[in-house]
Amino acid sequence: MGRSVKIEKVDVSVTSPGRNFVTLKLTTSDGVVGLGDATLNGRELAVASYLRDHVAALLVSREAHNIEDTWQYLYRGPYWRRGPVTMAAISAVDMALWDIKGKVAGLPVYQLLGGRSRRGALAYGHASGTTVEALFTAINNLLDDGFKAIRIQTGVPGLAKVYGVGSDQLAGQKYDYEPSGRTAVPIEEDWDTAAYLRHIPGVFEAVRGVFGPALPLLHDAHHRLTPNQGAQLGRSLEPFGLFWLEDCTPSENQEGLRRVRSQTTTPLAIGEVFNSVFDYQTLITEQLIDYVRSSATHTGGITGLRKLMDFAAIYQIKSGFHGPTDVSPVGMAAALHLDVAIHNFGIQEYMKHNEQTLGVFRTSYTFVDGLLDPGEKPGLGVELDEEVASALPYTPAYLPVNRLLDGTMHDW
Ligand code: CS2
Ligand code: MG
Repeated sequence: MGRSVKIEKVDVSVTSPGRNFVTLKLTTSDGVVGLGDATLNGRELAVASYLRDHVAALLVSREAHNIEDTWQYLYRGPYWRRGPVTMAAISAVDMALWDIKGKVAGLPVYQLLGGRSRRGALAYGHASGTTVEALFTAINNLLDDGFKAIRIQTGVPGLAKVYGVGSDQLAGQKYDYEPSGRTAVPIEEDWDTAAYLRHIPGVFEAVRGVFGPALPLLHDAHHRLTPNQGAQLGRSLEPFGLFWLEDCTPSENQEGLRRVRSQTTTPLAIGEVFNSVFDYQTLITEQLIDYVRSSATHTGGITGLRKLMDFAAIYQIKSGFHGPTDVSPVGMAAALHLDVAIHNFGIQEYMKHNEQTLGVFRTSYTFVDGLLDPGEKPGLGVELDEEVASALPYTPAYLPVNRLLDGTMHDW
């Protein structure tokens, strides 16, 4: 059975280098450390408590090598299944166990997942502007930074704040958008779907006019449209050949995508708020999407995400893993090991973490010539500086909420 490796110690770190992160640290009887990302934006303490108060005691003296059994134990054992908090907790344990297995084996995790299927993972970066001119500057900054694919978000005339739009950049500057406000309660933003639907096609026309037909362009409608409005937008963007249109409609109602799919050929990406394969069942079996947007942090770790991608592969659906700054560098590393190993890879989101965050999490993944790579270090390849982390305690912060102009609560 190979040498036994027991989990001896369980620690949960909550730190806030510019934004809050929850990290699980498992230490084995041989002193091998495994890290897992358990960050659930705006509800971080709920997962930290779930791990500290309900999971930690269940892990001590368990066999660290039995990843699948531990996954099933934490999924079926509590009786109450799924949900963002439970699945973020399971995800963190799973990532930490793969980290340990890689370190014990002396191999980077992607080697345990079957080795390389590609030289590196094509990444997309975030460009935004309150105006089209400001957007052009942001796109040029990303191209200069080596990105080969770009997500476009812009201001909408008449709306003060719109999802994904950071400060307008000068040449050489970086995208600084951080949606979570360090406020005691969420900030409220206004939304006007009609104004948005009128404005967006013109933005893509302008961008294609300047940057040409070949540059892969992505856009995130961030769950704000009805299925028919999603169809409208998808169709109006067809002339501009998008890489994908993301979260065009809230997809708890998976069948709503039948309406969108029947009306447009614009590729569709969905799933960053999902936390299990069951959330995708209709979307995948009816080929209503082209890209799976889940992250390892929210969908059951490397074990859960790999199974989801094996299911998606049957339907020629590819990965487009969620990689915003609220997925920690540990969660990003886990995604990258899958990105280079799985066959049905599509693209990887890469919203770069700030220097303060990278002062807490020492990473070994690289970004060269538009491609991300997990690196060759055994395990996941990320270390947590606990001293620096403990000096930056949790700070209350919430994602904004959205209201229509008449005050109706809407999807942010
Ligand atoms: C977004 C996220 O990156 C994306 O595609 O949808 O930034 C999302 O808003 C955040 O992860 C929410 O925490
Ligand atoms: Mg998104």
